[in-house]
Amino acid sequence: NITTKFTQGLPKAELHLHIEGTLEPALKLKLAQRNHVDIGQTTIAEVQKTYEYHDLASFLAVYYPAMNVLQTEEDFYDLAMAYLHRAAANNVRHAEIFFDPQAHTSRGIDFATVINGLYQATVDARALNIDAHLIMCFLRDFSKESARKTLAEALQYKDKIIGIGLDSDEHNNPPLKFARQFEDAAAAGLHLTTHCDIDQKDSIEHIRQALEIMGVERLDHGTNIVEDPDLVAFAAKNHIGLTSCPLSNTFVTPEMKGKEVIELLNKNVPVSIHSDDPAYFGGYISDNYYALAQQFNLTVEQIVQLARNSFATAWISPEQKQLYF
Ligand code: ES4
Ligand code: ZN
Repeated sequence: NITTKFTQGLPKAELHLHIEGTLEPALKLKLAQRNHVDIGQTTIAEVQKTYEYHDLASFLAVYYPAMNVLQTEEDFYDLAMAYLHRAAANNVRHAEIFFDPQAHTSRGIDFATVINGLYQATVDARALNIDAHLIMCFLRDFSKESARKTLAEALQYKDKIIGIGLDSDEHNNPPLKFARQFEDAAAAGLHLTTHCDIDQKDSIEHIRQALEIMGVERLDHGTNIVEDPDLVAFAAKNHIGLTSCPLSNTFVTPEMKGKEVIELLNKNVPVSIHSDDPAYFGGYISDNYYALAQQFNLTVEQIVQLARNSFATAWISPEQKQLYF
């Protein structure tokens, strides 16, 4: 039988983690007090009670306003270091961490404040035995013009970013909306991924655009791909990583998409397990492995394969991958 000790001890790469989604109630309160931001609550328990939602819209309505407590470079550093300590306790050896600059620049925080604070934490993560990197996501419900400006700023910090992605509300915001930014980012040497959230109105069309037109290397979530055998074959052949987040899924649909994960394993698509917004969805990466393993009776071999896939689809050199296998 699978134990929490096993899922915790297993070496893992975290590839789908929004740093803003690691804001625990205690840290939110601490930063609110430090920056004199009125969040409407004065105890951790009161903040905890506001972490309640039943679908994506109600989640995002808690998630974005919470970011007001993040004001200074030190705040972003503290947020990321708190996550990295949790990651180390989960035996995460390699982390590619999403951040949403537009969620901060749109409320008057400089891009530099965000990236410098987060980047310093990735440097200090080496002391925790974690190889940490940053993936900049565009908010897909913001305009193309806003994405263009954001990419132009990001390219001034190109060495501090490993790749780009897309997140936030996917409804009527297809990957192709950002085709130009993805092309420019790739030309600058950045890696590409995009969210293709579960059970969207145009899931298959969005996955097709991302894979066949934009050349993304991974899909975040993306498990609806099982509906299209040709796309599944494409993903297997081209080693497209799918980053599934079981606990997060249960907030948007009734289940964890475990059947889809097993099918993808069986079809040699390198699917792996991650934590999305762990402060909001009830668990860090090992909890996600454990919950899925329990609910779907995964074998030890399947769990090890999921962890191997996380390193296999990480944006690291073949030489560095040798260290993990
Ligand atoms: C997100 Cl669960 C979810 N969906 C879309 N965008 C996001 N950003 C952070 N978490
Ligand atoms: Zn996500």
